[in-house]
Amino acid sequence: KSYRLAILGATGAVGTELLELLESRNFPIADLKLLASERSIGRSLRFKGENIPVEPVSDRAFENVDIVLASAGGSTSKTWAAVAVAKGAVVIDNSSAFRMNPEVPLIVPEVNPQAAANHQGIIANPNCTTILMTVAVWPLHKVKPVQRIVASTYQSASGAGARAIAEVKTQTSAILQGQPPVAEVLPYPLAFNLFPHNSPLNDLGYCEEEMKMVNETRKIFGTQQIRITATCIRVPVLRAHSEAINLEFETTFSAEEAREILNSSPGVKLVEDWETNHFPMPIEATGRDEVLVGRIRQDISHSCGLELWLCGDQIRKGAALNAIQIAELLVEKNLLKPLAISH
Ligand code: A2P
Ligand code: 11C
Repeated sequence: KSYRLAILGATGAVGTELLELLESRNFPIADLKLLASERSIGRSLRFKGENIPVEPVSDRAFENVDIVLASAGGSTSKTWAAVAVAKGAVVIDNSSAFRMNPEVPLIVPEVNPQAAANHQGIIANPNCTTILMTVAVWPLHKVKPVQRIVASTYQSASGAGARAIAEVKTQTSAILQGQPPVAEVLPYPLAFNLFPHNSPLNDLGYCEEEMKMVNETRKIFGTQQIRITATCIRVPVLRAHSEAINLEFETTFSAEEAREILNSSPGVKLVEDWETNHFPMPIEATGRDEVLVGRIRQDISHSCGLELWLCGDQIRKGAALNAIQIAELLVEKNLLKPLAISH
């Protein structure tokens, strides 16, 4: 059996990765539509050796589609998701538009695949920093519930899209040639710099990205009890986010036990060579499916605390791969819409 897919936002950083992953994972595709804005009219993208034209998104584009992988920003998803669902598709949405909607499952397949069973047409793909953190923390949380998480992130340009990646490269060469860096996509020059995440701030001084880590993690873990705080920083890395995670448990969790658990956890790869000081790095996480975890150590400031460091490809596991894993889950569990399955 094969399925009719549409990628909304096919020309973007995540859209391009979706195409590559659909090909390399050999997802069973009967038909593939590439959708973007009017700006992309005339463009085509390569898939399995063929050039597929990019179409501007429209009502008609969602006819005869089983699965929509949407990655074109929140407002585009808000406009088109309901249209696609009304036409019989299931939408796997990468934006933040529906994540906290109680009727929309928010899924990391390694953590809460069971939530997919209750979908009503839309499934949300979590925020990238949240996905990476949950993949690493869930296996520990299952053994001993986490009481509190303190996360500090080091987020790459890729999280702000393809144009931000290009901007950092241009800024870097400008600076190397003695020219001033120009910031148009990101609010400040990122090359040779860093700044707190540029999402809107709330009254408590937290930005949206930080609150996503708090609220989405609780929804994915299925508990409001975990106390979570985060500081999110954009760094001049092109791709792959890094996170320093401090975990607090009710009783001691030895680093050795945590290491053993993470060594056999799905989606995790331990990278720890204490002799050579070799731990996860964004350049080594780039292009990989797993979240790299290392530097697991007991927190010297808290008898029940654990420290770990992780890096994960923001575009892959943080976005495109997680979305495709959700699509694979829908196929495996027969959770596509009956209308679509009967064709
Ligand atoms: P386009 O290339 O036509 O602008 P990124 O996250 O890398 O910035 O990519 C965003 C993706 O979302 C692109 O594919 C972009 O298409 C698409 N997109 C942005 N705005 C819209 C819109 N209003 N309608 C459809 N697609 C959109
Ligand atoms: C970033 N994580 O790195 C953000 C981008 O909620 O999906 C993705 C925002 C989101 O800037």
